[in-house]
Amino acid sequence: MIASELKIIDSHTGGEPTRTIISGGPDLGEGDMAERLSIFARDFDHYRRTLVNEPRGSEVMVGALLCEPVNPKNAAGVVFFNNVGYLGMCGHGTIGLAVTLYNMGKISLGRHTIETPVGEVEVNLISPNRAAIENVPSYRFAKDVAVDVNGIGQVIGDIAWGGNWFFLIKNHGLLLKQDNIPQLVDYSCRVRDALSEAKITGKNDGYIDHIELFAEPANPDEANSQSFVLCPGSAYDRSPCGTGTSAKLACLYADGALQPGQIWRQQSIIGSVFEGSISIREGQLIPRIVGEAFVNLRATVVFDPNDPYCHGIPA
Ligand code: PYC
Repeated sequence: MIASELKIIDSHTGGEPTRTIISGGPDLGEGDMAERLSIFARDFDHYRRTLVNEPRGSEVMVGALLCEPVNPKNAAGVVFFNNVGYLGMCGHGTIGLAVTLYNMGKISLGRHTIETPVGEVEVNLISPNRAAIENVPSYRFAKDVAVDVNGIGQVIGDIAWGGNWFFLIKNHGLLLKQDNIPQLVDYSCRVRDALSEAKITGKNDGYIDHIELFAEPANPDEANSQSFVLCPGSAYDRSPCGTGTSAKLACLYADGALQPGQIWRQQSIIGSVFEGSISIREGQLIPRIVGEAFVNLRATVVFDPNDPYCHGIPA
């Protein structure tokens, strides 16, 4: 049971929602965010289901538990989750969190550090609705990996880390258009299943739970590239995906197609755009992702003891 009153603020970043628990969340102790994620998943998973699963949430909702940071010099800590589990890092969610913290009066415009389960992330709140994140170090792990996919045949892609593991595919033969989303979801789910069956992983057996498809943008004045991103489960990212854009920047750099400081505009399947660039620090590639977010709901969660689904429908 969830005893205390749970308060949330919703935002969206380029169309992709983030539901931040601002008070009444579980007490996860004082360890770092990776330890708190483990405790959350082990002992308090019902909070995740309550907040993001239907009927209160939906498969597209990403949850963010706002935590006290370990290091008091940092603005906040956060653990991200969705309808099927937990995320190491979430780019759109961090931009949404920064805008939410500003909306709450907790941070001012300017630079802040947020602790995540996969490391510290810098956020520069440029205006009340626009933020740049400097993500965790990102890299391409493997190029041109072939996998045999049920019902499709051989698919070739790159494996890259951008705070989550991604399989990035250029030659898929599909139209990246909104009315083609069911086909894009089906294709991407098949690829993810095939990678898992073939035991193709990221570094240290990292499970590849995000699939990214790329195409030329409809309007080259708006973006360098368009993408479709399958998130864990079968939801697709309405935003261009911050960690996915980071993985893409790492692959472009590895191919010699992007130089430090050069702007790369990545467009989502619904048309929203993130502006990406990279810097190289101490031999590591640090992606910078700029996007817009807006707060669109403040609420208190209600638990009716007669409601059989007050803690969510199990996904
Ligand atoms: O923006 O990094 C991201 C993200 C991951 C899953 C959904 N959005």
